[in-house]
Amino acid sequence: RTPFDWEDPLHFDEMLSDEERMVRDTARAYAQKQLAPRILAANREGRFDRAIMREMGELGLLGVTIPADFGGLDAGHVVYGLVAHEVEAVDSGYRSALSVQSSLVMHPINAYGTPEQKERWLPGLATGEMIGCFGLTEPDHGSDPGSMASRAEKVAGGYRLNGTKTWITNSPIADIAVVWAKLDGVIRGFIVERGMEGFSTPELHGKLSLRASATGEIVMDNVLVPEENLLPHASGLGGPFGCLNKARYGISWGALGAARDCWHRARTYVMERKQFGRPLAANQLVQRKLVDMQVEIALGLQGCLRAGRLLDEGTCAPEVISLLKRNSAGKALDIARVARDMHGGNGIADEFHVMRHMCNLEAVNTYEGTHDIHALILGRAQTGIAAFA
Ligand code: TGC
Ligand code: FAD
Repeated sequence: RTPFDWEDPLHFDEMLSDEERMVRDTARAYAQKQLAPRILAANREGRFDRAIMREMGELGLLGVTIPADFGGLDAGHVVYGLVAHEVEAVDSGYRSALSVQSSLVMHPINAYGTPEQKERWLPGLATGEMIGCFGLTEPDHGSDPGSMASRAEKVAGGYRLNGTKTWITNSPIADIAVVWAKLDGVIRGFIVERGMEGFSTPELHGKLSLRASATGEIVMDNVLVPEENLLPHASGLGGPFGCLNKARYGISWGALGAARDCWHRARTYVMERKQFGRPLAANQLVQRKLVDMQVEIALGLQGCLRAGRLLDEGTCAPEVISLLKRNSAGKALDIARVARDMHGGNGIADEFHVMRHMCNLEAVNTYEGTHDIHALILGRAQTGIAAFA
């Protein structure tokens, strides 16, 4: 009889290359040894420590898919996914910071920027000395960014930007913002720099989710952006969506990292906790909950791995990413809620971590396209009928 590995039932580990395993192990060691001990205080105090970006940068965890010429790791999409998975096993907020920097700031500069823009910004973003943010969502336009109100107007030497973006990860601490605005009715991307007159990033307070991540607005009041800060190779919604494809893919892996932590914590808890004279784990109901977690995580990771390979081959349709982002975020949220329940009263205490994951995953299920928006994207692909409006 072939032995069964309850932690890795489908031998996922064997499907990775040596390089993939090596970077995964580096990310796991960093996350568990250096991020995990800090998360309780960061979450309680609602703060993001900027030093974390430098630490990730030193290990090569930022810009995993960016060419080495610009400071990236030049590795594949599976490596990027594994890094997101390990970081989010500690906290979704830390993975958010990494996703935004890698997929939403470095990727558009690399994919849509000039050689000068790449030289100027990518190396600093790769080391984490520089932090970026991505402004697409507006107060009145979230799921429907195509209706955005932000405007760019051509002026001598550049563009004048007006508008407000909200719910922007990293904006309060960002040195640059990749901002999307309409120029003559067409969506274009601009790199707006801290210090430009009329540019401000007020922090949003009172979050009950992703408390260890900095979130804010981007306010642009007649900001003059020079010609050389326009991303020349992006035009239309395909520009920001090209970035979202990368970030949503990373979230698919990341959310399952948070789910894995909830599953393992719930298993340890029910093995140790006794009620009615025996471990909670001895009850059929409890075992079923653990098994549901195991099944969803094992199957979900196979999907993420397949998507990573397809992305590396250049044959991954955006709908595949919608399928996985929706599945991983939704299932991870379900798992976190059940894990919280399995911890009884202790489950609401932050020292047990599962409720923090649960609260974080509420936002993960909403940002980068809500659970229902991804259903509509997939429904459109299946029926040919767009049900958005
Ligand atoms: P639609 O007609 O579908 O498309 C317009 C144009 O865009 C192209 N396109 C894509 N291109 C590449 N990748 C994709 N995934 C694409 N999806 C669409 C499409 O081909 C078309 O191009 P063209 O040349 O024909 O014009 O546009 P729509 O307005 O009908 O879209 C509707 C919908 C719902 C699909 C879309 O608006 C959507 O996905 N909404 C969700 C918004 C969203 O995800 N926002 C995320 C903000 S960033 C964020 O949350 C960061 S959190 C980060 C963190 O902290 O981790
Ligand atoms: P809405 O679009 O108002 O949706 C509200 C509800 O209505 C949802 O349940 C949605 O599914 C549903 N709904 C909407 N339209 C339809 C429809 N046609 N049919 C059926 N149901 C519908 N954005 C950025 O640009 N950059 C960032 O860095 C960023 N970071 C974020 C960080 C956090 C912590 C959060 C919470 C959000 C962040 N966002 C960011 C914004 C995020 O992408 C949006 O919140 C998300 O796209 C949803 O938009 P909305 O909040 O306006 O909700």
